[in-house]
Amino acid sequence: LMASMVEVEESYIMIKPDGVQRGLVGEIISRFEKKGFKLKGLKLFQCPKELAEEHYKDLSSKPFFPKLISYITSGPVVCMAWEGVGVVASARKLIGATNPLQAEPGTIRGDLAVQTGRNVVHGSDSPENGTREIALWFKEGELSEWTPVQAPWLI
Ligand code: FUP
Repeated sequence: LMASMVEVEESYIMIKPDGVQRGLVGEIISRFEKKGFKLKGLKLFQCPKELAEEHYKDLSSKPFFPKLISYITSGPVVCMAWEGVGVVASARKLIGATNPLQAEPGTIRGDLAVQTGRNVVHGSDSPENGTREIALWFKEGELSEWTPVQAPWLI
């Protein structure tokens, strides 16, 4: 199987405040569900400034950093942990390019956004960062390990 060449990974996916305000939560979650990834954690959360700064610490020297932090903390976000084979790269494809005007139609940003500073969703850029970010945004007890069951109601 080709899929066996890629590891089971986890990705931290976050619907940013504009996605929540615009009523895009269901639309965005459904794209990851329909693709076939497994949801391990989900919460609506008002992000404190310190956590936003830690999450985006690699960008702290960028000129847009203060605006990025005030945007991410401007209202509740939806925090999600998704698991699956190759989920990190696949989620980045589903999300599309950072600048929504360059994002392909069919991607979340390509379909739903126009501004880099209001690009509706975050996705981890490596499996290592997926694990790091999930640990950063979720507390112990907020994640569920579960096994999909065969659907007996269809047999
Ligand atoms: P991405 O991995 O696609 O989320 O992009 P980056 O990690 O490079 O950037 C993180 C966030 O910083 C983006 F989602 C939006 C913001 N950003 C800006 O506001 N201006 C920029 O020029 C680049 C990024």
